[in-house]
Amino acid sequence: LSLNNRPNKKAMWIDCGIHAREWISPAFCLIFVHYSLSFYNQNPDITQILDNMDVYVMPVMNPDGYKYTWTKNRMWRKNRSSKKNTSCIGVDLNRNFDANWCTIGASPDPCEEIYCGAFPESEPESLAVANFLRSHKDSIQIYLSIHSYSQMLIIPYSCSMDEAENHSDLYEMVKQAAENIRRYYRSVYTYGPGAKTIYLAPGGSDDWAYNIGIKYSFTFELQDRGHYGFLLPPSHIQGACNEALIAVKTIALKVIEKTQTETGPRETA
Ligand code: 0X9
Ligand code: ZN
Repeated sequence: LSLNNRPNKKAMWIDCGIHAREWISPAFCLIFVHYSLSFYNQNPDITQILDNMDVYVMPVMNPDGYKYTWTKNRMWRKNRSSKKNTSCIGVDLNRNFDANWCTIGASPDPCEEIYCGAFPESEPESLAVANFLRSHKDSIQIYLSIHSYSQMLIIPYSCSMDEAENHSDLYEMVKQAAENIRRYYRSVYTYGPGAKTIYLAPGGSDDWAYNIGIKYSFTFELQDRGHYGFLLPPSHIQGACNEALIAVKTIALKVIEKTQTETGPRETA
């Protein structure tokens, strides 16, 4: 999404569908694109965001796994890659990035749901995304990965108990986003560093993106809190995505305010 051609324009990346069974996630990416194109120049928040940054949207990072959940096994998580010496299929793409790769919270066993792969970026899906982010890291300010479920807004780190260097900025952003969701939709989202909020989980895309310099890096876990889990019914799609949308807006506007209005006038002077 690139709605003007300002010089030195920054960008946000959003990926959906890393995990095959988390169907609300690809739905969010599509709704986000539709909302952006429908409400640019109508809604002031999305207008300000798209005036100040491009958005790269990857609607399904794990297309083989996603297809498999539609045709064979609704609860499949990993990709569908096969490997010599084992009949087990698939790598957890969110354990395949080079951030404390395959330490506690991931598994070297190809038969496990959290298999980390043979080496970091061994999978075409994670390699392609890592290559794209590496080559655009100077313009991409925000990395956002959409998952489900459990209603959480997660900041680095998940791959260790360390605190991110700009922890207080990140924490303030997810706190505000959760407050806005609560105020507008009465839904409760918890928030904080992954390792302390959910569990230690190394090799994730968010920590890796953070470590290459994309300092506003987030993973969202959308609805619900466990009632339907991954099987969120169609009637809940719009509501779940509206909650995520308000969180995206809160964070993007805050990043623009912090980085672009502060430095913008000086850069052009
Ligand atoms: O475990 C995961 O990959 C994510 N939770 S999920 O239930 N959707 O599988 C959480 C990812 C948090 N970030 C990292 N672990 N880096
Ligand atoms: Zn997930």
